[in-house]
Amino acid sequence: MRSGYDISALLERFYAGQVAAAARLITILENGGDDAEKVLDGIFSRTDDAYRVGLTGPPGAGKSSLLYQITKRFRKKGRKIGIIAIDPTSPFSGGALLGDRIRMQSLSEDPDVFVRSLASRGSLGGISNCTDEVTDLLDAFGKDLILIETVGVGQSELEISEKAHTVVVVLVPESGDGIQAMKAGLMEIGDIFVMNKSDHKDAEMAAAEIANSLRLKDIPEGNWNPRVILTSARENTGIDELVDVIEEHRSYLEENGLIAAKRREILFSRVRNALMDRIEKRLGRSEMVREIMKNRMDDVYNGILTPYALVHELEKTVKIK
Ligand SMILES: Nc1nc2c(ncn2[C@@H]2O[C@H](COP(=O)(O)OP(=O)(O)OP(=O)(O)O)[C@@H](O)[C@H]2O)c(=O)[nH]1
Ligand SMILES: [Mg+2]
Repeated sequence: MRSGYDISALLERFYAGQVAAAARLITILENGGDDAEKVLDGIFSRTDDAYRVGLTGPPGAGKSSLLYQITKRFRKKGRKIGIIAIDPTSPFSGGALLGDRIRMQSLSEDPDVFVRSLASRGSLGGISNCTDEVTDLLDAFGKDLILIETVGVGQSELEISEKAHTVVVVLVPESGDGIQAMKAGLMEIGDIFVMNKSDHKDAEMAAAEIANSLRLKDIPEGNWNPRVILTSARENTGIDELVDVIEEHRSYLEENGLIAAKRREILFSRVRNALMDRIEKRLGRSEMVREIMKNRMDDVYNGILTPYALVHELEKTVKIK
């Protein structure tokens, strides 16, 4: 009770389906520390039912607009949905933000949709530090389907594929060099490629280009062949097909016993990330490390010691636990 709340009481209310308790628990997860761990340990046994879909792609590609549309479709199929939007406030489409918020809010008036946005780790967007934890929480809250929106920049592209069963990469016809480069990373992780804003000219050509570069990948017989779909979130076209292909990918994973493999992958990255966080925090807090760095850095500056020799010295000194 020291922090003004009782975790077991909160968990009880959470299991009874109280949205306020879920929101409170997410805040505890965001704050991290022992209480967050207590919550995560408590819910662990209830956390592997939800199907996880990641939507990633360049800023302003229409990820949130698509998310809104596919949520409506999946609700019609009776799915209970959790939505995690990471950094919906990207500076690139600031103008759309208000509309975004209003649309998302209208979704969460449905008791079977839970929407939560999380602050991203980097200034450019990407993943939030507690995406995994909040995903698990929504899973334990009884959601069948969890949709995770991330802005596809840098590392986060790869990270989303460790968190989701199906990765949907959202692209748009207009492209510059930066976006081309981004696509290079994104091409590796997409199970489904969406060419959104197909109401713009050039969409079909751009989709054909993506399909061509996928053909070059030489995917082994029997493996999932990434699909390319044209959508317009604005005109509400192609959305049914997108939903169907997400279901198709899920069936493919199920029929090939790959859901269990994915679960292992998700848990592996969970343990590794938690461990890395700890190591980083411990290093950051360690007086000894700071002292050695202070005393020995001169030697590195002066060429007496190489950077790696100093790293070895630090490794010997630091004990993680
Ligand atoms: N013409 C057209 N505009 C669209 C379409 N989909 C989305 N938009 C517009 O594109 C802008 C960005 O849409 P969002 O859904 O916020 O895109 P996002 O990828 O979530 O953006 P960030 O989260 O900020 O990276 C908004 O002004 C949307 O109205 C589409 O299919 N066609
Ligand atoms: Mg968005």
